[in-house]
Amino acid sequence: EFEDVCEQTGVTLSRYCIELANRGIIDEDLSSIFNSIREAAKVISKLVNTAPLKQAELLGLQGEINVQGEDQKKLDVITNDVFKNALRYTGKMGTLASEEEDEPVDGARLWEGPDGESSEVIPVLSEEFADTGKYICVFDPLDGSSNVDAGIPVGTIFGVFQEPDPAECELPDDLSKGLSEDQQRCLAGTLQPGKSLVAAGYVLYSASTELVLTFGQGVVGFTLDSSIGEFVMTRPSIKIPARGKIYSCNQGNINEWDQPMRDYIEAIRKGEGESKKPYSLRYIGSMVGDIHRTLLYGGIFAYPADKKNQDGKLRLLYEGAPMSFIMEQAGGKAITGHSRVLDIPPVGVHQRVPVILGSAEDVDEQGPETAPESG
Ligand code: P6P
Repeated sequence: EFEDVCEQTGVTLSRYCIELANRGIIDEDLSSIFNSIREAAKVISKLVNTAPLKQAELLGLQGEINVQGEDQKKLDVITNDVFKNALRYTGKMGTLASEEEDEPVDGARLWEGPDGESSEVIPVLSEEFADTGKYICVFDPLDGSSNVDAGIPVGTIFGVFQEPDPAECELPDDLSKGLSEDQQRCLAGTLQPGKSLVAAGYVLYSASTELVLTFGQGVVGFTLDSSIGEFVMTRPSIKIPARGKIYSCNQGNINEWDQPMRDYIEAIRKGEGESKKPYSLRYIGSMVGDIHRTLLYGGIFAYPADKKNQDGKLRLLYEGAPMSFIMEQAGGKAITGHSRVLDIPPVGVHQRVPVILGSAEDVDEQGPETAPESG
C-alpha cells in the first residue's frame, strides 16, 4: 500500500519520510536529517529567489576564495551555513563535508588532498550536540552559483552515508598519515564510494523549487508549495526514458576531448547515431538544471575528461556520486567514460571525476563501461 500513499495527491515530504520510517525503510535519524534538509531547502529557495531584490546583501562576491580556488559568492557562503547548521543541529550527523568549507570549523581538520588541494572534513562529534553521529552528509550547497546573478537555475546536491564499522575504517597509509583515530574514522566515513550512499538528492531552484531524492527505492520528486511552505509530492516514481534526443555538454570544449567522445557527439548531432535522428543540444552550465532535464526528458549529460583536466571538472563526492545514484535508481546509467561512477573509491574530499550520465541506451552508445574499478 506504500504505492497507494505515493499516488495520493498532496503527500508532503514530511509525510513521505514518516511513511518510510513506519515501514522501516529509513530510521528515525535519517528521517530527522531529511526534515532538516527540507527546512534548509526552503530557506535557500527564498534566498535565491529574492537575491536580485537584495543585490548588495546577497549577490556578488564575498571577497573570499574557497578551497576550490574559486571566488566565493555571498550566496555560496550563506547557503553553506544554512545547510551545515540545519544538519548539525539534528544531532544525527557524525561528519559533514562541503564544497565550500575552507576554514577549520569546530576543530575540523585540514588534510592535504593528493592533488595538493587542502580539504577538510567537519566532525560535529562534540559535546555541543547530543548526537548519535552515525550519518555523514556530503553536499554542494549552491552548485552553479556563478549563474545566480543572471537568474539561471542553480541547485543544492547532497548525499548521505552511514558511518562504516570502525574495523572498516582502513585508510591507505598516504591518507591516514599523521591523523588521529578520530580523524581517520571521519575521513574513512567520508571517502566512501557512491555505491555506499544510503540516500542522495538535489534541490533545483528554478521556475519552481524541485526536490528530487532517492533512498535506494526508486526516485521521487517534490515541488515546493510556498502557499503552505511544504514540499508536495509531484513525481511519485521518476524513470528516465531508455533513450532521449538531447545531449547536454559544454561543446566549447570539444577540441579538448578524446577522439571517441568527439566522434560520438559529432554522430548524434548529425543523426548518424544508433537512433538515426539528430539530437538537440541543451546546456545551461548549471549541473542540477541540466541533469534534472536529462532525468525527466532523457538523453545524455556529459562533463568528460579533457586534455587540461584529466579528471574532468565535477566533484566525485558531492556532485558526481549523488547524481549517479539518482540516475541509476531512475533506470539510467552513469560512467566516467570507462567505469561506473558509483564504484570509484574517493581518495580526496574534493576529487574530480569525469561524468557521462543519462538514458541507458545513450550512455551505452557513448561508451560501454569496462569492468568496475576495484575497491
Ligand atoms: P562549464 C557550475 O560551475 C558547475 O560546477 C556545474 O554546475 C556545471 O555543470 C559546470 O560547472 C559547468 O562548467 O565549464 O561548462 O562552465
